[in-house]
Amino acid sequence: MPITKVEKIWMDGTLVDWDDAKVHVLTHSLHYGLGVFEGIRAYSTSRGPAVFRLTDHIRRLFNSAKILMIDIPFSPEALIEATKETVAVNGLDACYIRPLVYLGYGEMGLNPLPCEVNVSIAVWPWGAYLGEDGFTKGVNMKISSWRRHDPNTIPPAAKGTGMYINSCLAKVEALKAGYDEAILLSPQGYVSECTGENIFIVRDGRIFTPPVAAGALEGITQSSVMTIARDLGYELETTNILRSDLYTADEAFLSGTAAEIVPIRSVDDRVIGTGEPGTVSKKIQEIYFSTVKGEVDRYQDWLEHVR
Ligand code: PPE
Repeated sequence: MPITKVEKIWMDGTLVDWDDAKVHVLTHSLHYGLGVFEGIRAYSTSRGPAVFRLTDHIRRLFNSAKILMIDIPFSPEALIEATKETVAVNGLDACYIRPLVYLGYGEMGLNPLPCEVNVSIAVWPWGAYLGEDGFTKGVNMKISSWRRHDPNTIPPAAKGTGMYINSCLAKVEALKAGYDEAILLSPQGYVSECTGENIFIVRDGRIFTPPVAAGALEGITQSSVMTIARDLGYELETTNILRSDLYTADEAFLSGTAAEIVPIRSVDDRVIGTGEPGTVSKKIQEIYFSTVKGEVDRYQDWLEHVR
C-alpha cells in the first residue's frame, strides 16, 4: 500500500523532515532483520485526535526489545510523549503510527550487542488495510503452507522486524492464489493467527481465539475484543483451534490495529456460516469502531489524547 507523505518523522529525539528521514545502507538491522516495531492508530474524537491504547503498545515494544536483548535508549514515557508530539506536529486527526527500534550504522557481524540502537516514529494516514469491502462483506482466507515459526526458533511473542519474512511469504502465497489473507498454523498444527492479525471464531454463541502458545502475537485489538465481548455477556475462551474448527464455525473474524475488525467470509473455499458477516462479529465490530472514536464511556481509558 503506498505511503501518504506527511511533514515530519521523529528520529532519536528530533523531528526531521519526511524526506530527510534516511539511514545508511550498512544499517545493521537492514542486514540481519533484528529490530522491533509497533503498529498503532490514532483516531479522530470529539476532543481531537486520540491514540488508541498507546501505553499498551509502548509496553509491548519494550517487551519485544527485552525478548530480543535490545536496549532501547529512551524511557517508555519519553516514547509515549514523542508519539503524541509526532501526531500533533503533523496536524493529523487520524493516522497510523509506526515506532521502529533498529540497530544502526557502525558495527557489522552477528553480535548485535555493540550496536547503536536507534528509534524512529513515523505517522501517515492509512485507510482500510484489507479494503473497504472487507468490513461489510468479509474476506476470503487461505491456510498457508508456511507455518508460524516455532517459539524456540524465533519467538513470535516479540514483534520483531525479521519475523515478518514469515508473514510476507504467507501473504504473497495467499494473494497469488486469489485470496485476501492467509492464516498460519503453529508447528504443532493448531491455528495461530493471520499475517498481521489475530483470529476469532464463534460457535453456538461462544467465542474462541488461539493462545500465545500457538504462536500468536498478544494482540492489543484482540485484548480489546475480549473485553468488549465479555462485557456484552459472551463467553470467550483462549484455546487451541484446529483448521476444521474454522471450516465449521458459525462466524469468524480477524482483529488487528491496521486491519481493525474484519469478518471472515471463507476459509480454504469453505463459506463460513451464511457467508454474510455474523451477528456477533458485526456487534463487536460496531462497538470497536465507536470505542476508538471515543463514543463509548466505559472504554474512555483506552484513548490517550494528543493534546
Ligand atoms: N499478529 C501479528 C503477526 C501482527 O503483526 C499484528 C499487528 C497482530 C497480530 C495484531 O496485533 P494488534 O495490532 O496489537 O491488535 N500487525 C501490525 C502490522 C501490520 C503491518 O502491515 O505492518 C498492525 O496491525 O499494525
